[in-house]
Amino acid sequence: MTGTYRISQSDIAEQNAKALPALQEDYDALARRLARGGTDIETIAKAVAGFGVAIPSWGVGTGGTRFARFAGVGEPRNVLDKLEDCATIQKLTRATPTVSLHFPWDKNKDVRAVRQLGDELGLGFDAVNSNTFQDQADQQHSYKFGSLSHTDAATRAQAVAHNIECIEIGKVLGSKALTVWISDGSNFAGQQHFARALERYLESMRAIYAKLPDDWQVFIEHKLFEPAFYSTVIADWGTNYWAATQLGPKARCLVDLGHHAPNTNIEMIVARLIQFGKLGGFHFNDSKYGDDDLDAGSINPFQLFLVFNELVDAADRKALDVAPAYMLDQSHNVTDPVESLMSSAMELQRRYAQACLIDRARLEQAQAENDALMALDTLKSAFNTDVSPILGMARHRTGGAIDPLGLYRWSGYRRHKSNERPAQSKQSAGIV
Ligand code: RM4
Ligand code: MN
Ligand code: MN
Repeated sequence: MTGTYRISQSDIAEQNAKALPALQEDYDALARRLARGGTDIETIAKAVAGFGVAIPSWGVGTGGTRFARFAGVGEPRNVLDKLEDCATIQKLTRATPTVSLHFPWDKNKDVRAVRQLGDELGLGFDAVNSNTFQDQADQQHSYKFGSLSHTDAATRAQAVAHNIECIEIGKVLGSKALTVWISDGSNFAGQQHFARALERYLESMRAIYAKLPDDWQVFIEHKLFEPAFYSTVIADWGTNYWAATQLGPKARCLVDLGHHAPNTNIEMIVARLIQFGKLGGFHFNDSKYGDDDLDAGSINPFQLFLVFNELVDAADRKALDVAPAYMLDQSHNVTDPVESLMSSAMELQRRYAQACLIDRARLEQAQAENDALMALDTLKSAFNTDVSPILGMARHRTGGAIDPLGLYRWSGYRRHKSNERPAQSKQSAGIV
């Protein structure tokens, strides 16, 4: 059972009515400004309205660090509560039409009921995620020393079976992809034979790949460190690309922005994967030091804009055979996760809208003439354009809130949920 409190469409309409006159004025002014450069604001507004990013089910719970988790109030208790929070995010932002479930965390006796609640709330199901990075209570073999690449065949088989089970659940949900991130790796030099570990991984992945329905994809997620600190089996995009290529056309690479060393040129990795036809999707978040899982664009919004620049450029050149899957992947200790997820979804829309504003002819000319300064200026002038009125208008037109954060706080949603969802005395360490 989920709770009863819902933010209503009439709440949204009532609050929007107050904000609309100022928004209209700003929108019209921006429309005139963009028209001077030959850009039709309506095209951008339509593109923004069509933008969607999946919410990870685990993201609506309060996250933690390796040291502690400080539980929030009114936290979701199960997958149904999580869907309810995801629906609230979608209702206000209209930017998050799908949810990405994670198993076994989101296990429910009745998968059909989960799907049904999604339908009722107007939510679709994006990629399903497997979890072989921690042991479950009823599990026979431990993942302490790895899962899909484990030295022990029975442990590998167990991890393969879990991934196949995720596909089965995903079929009921209407998902079309499986995301696989493994924590396999080593902490000591010499602990693991690099080549053999990767071979074992590939063999396990082949068994999973064989069970993918025809219209499914599998996304492989690389990560350079953590929880293993000396080496990880799928450490970087090179290894990821190799594995995806070995597996076949349904396998693609997933780029989690936090899974690279600081200062890595992530936008170029994106460009390369597009060029090689292997970009599967994203886990959006931001970081300063590692896999910090901070809100998208909260540390380096320019990098996020540059990633979208590559995506828009590729779409313009028709270089994307399949639209990449967008997902948020962030975990919080200090904010209300619903607020953080809303602001991250809007941050993605913002950088996407700005990437649509880039004067591509001017950029191309600057590149042809080796005019570095003009090339950067072309990007910067799009990046420096405040597209807020476009985002607000796109939301208003699709039934969302002009000011999602303001409306969320005004509604007292969290207070209502804290009454409906009795506190869980879970003060565990870690992200879950
Ligand atoms: C990992 C990775 C995965 C996510 C887990 C919880 O670092 O980003 O995508 O499922 O964290
Ligand atoms: Mn991730
Ligand atoms: Mn991560």
